[in-house]
Amino acid sequence: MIATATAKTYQNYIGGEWADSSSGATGENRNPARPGEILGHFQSSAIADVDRAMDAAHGALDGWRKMSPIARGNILYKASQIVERRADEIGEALTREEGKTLKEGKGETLRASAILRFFAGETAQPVGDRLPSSNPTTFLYTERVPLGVVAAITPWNFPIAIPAWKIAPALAYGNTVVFKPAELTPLTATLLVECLAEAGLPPGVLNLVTGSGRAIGDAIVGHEAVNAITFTGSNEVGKALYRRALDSERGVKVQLEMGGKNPVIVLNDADLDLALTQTINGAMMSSGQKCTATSRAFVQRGVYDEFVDKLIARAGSLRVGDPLAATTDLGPLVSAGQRDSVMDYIGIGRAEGGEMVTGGAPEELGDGYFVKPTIFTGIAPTGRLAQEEIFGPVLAVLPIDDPAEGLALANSVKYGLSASIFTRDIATAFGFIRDIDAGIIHVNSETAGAEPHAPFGGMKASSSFSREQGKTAVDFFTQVKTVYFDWAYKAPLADKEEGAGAPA
Ligand code: UN1
Repeated sequence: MIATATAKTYQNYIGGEWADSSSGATGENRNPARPGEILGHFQSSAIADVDRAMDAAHGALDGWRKMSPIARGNILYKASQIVERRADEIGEALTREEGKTLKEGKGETLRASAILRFFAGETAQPVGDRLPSSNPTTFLYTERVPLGVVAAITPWNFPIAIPAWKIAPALAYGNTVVFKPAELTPLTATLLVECLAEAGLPPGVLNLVTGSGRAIGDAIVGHEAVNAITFTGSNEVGKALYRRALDSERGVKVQLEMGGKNPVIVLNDADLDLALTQTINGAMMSSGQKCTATSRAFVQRGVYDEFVDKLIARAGSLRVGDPLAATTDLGPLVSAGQRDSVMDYIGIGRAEGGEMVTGGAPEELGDGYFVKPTIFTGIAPTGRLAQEEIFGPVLAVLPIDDPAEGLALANSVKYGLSASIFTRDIATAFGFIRDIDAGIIHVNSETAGAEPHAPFGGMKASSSFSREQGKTAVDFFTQVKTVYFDWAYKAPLADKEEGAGAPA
């Protein structure tokens, strides 16, 4: 147990050294289940620290990009083993800092280890293509080369998995990184960096600057050393960041993973118990603080009443409380601000004529930022509760006549991250896969969750078109060089026309 009296001061990691920020100021990191408990003091970095981190990343780039990919992979593999070895400790720190349950905290830590392992393996995979050339003595091929310095700006809701799935591919493909974790979760970020440093990353290859986005976000995004930015967070911040990167006119590559308003469709022929469990899990685990969380359930009228009754009973049976306790299903929201924002949405749902059939603020759970699993019926599909991302344990349930209506309503939001359908009808399931606007589609499983080796990302306002994780990560974290290598030292054929496939 980390006692308040002994709360440690943590440092930035720049150029291979742990260091105080130039501001000399630190911020407290508190446990959202027990806000009196301080988990540590973290550097409130200033622009000078960003400059130092960028210089370090820039300085380390040449050595790192020229290293054998296999050697880079060996370091990532070692880091994956260190994360795995420390999974109990890191998982508990994550739970104290973010509020998800111990099971989820440890599970996420092991996920980060799996991601590091996957990208370690990717360094031994073929990259680039060999192409035929119209000149028979030209060896024509493509190479994948790093982008340069990558800024990884990460959210608090997956404080180790998301940093891992940005940092691991960035490093695997030869980039160096400046890592700015969410202000609310610097502890887990620091532990991840410790593991990577211990694994043997050369100084400057990975740099950590903690602090607030307000103080250093613009300095990171606008920094002249930055070649690419990978961001997961809110739509507002993501859009602003994108605009700023475009304005820089330096060809900064940007990857954005943002909100979701993910639907499930439950049809009359569904396995109702399965649909119930998966809908509850998707909506309520991690207190709904996932961009992949289920926030709208469209239920066909034949099973609507039964499904709503069962949802209410199941939601009411979830135990809300200290996420360190093994019996707890739902911990607190991450902060007072997040709790207030979710409670505001509950107010909006009521004001818009919805009925809160279960949930709301708990009566007696001390001063932690808890919200009970909350379910609304009677919400208009066009209302704010059915359109906006809430990021809390709040689910709106709406009746539908048939699959076509469910599909149309499911698509009637600006987001398109994940979506799921519960049915036993194969044609309906494949029709849904074809027509739903979502980057991640589930048939008979919950909207949240992501396997470490599978592409991850959304459509419409949810993402900036690229995909994270898996084999697709290389597309963002590298650029292509096309090489025409004439091994016969021959002059070009006189009659060769531009673009024509001239014979030898
Ligand atoms: C998951 O559903 O397990 O920020 C992963 C998020 C997503 C990750 C979700 N980028 O919630």
